[in-house]
Amino acid sequence: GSEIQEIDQYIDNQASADGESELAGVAKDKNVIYISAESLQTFVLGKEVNGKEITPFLNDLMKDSYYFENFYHQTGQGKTSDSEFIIENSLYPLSRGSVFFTNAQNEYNAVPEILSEYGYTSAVLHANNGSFWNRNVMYESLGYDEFFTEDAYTVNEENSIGWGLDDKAFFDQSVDKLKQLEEPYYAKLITLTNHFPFEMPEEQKSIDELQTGSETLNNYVTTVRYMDEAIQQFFEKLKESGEYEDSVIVIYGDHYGISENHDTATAEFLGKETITPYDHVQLQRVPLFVHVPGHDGEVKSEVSGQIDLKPTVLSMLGVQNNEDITFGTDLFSEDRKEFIALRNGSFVSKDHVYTGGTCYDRETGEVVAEGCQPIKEKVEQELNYSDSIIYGDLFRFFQFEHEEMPKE
Ligand code: GP9
Ligand code: MN
Repeated sequence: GSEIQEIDQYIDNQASADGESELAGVAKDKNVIYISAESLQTFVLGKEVNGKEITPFLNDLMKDSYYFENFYHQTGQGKTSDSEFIIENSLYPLSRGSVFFTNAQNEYNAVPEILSEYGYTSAVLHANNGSFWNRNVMYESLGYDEFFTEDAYTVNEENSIGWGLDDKAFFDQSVDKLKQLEEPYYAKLITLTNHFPFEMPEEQKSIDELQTGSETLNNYVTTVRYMDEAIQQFFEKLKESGEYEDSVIVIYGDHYGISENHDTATAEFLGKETITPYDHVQLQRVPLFVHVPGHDGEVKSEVSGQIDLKPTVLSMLGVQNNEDITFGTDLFSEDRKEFIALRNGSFVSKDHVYTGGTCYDRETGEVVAEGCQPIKEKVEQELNYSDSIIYGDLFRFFQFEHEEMPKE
């Protein structure tokens, strides 16, 4: 148990958001509705195809939410499952494989488990096979109460696209399931239509495909647009059902959808000559929206990542995590950690982007001689610590503690 003490010490020495959060407790006893937006990358937001916005709804939602424009996914080979692992635990995923498969029986201190002590019901809604990514096993370890798989949905030829139930039907059928959950609830809805190879039937396309050299990128904008419309319909349904006013809605992109194999086409779309390694890191940005009823919109520019979501959500719900081990920090705190590490060891800090052994100025993308080394060491340290926790199942030896925030 001494290694876990060392890691705890390391975490305690990092910036911590001890009650300094701008939004601490604002969502006390409210529902949390997460939307995991499949393969959604930031670079398509605010963009148009032949005069039509790709994401009209999400573009509007920025005016009405906290929108994080420099938010990064931190996933590895476990893709969607890695993003889930990160947001529930504020640990890093593994450098190879999916922790959902390799370490599903570990001891964790995940958000659903913590919230069950505060009277929350937790659920995942995802219209795919329950054993995909070993979810049915892992969700038990994370403390989820309910898992609505494809078996809980009406799926037929008319309402299927690509991988299965289309997002519009999925959200439509999900509202009733949410309504049946005992409040307050913590629910995560995982979309599916915007998944490679981004298939969209001609008659359901609301915008033209792109005309680049990549079929994948060309189709991507049409499925992104479809997901945008599906999310819009979901918001409308939530308003009708009354869930909207009682819920914080958090939308995040799970991981990239367009790989570096499509760099030439991506460069063309973005009006750039080439995609440099610096650009490649910047393309790992995925949108994050935090919608709090009654709060005005605000664009947040700080460097942030999926690892920050657990501490952020817990803080908004008024849960004070006195003894926990999280590698992220509250997004609404002044006192934040200085970098976001990607799983491959690349990182982004306020001033720099580091990747493939080269240090770049974050603003200009120019190569700089120094500045990255001190953070590079911390990133390596942290990724190693997180790996040790997972491979050694070290949370077995740690005493977690949390209490409700005292009322002022
Ligand atoms: C499958 C869905 C997609 O259930 O989450 O998985 P991905 O391939 O994106 O990891
Ligand atoms: Mn995914």
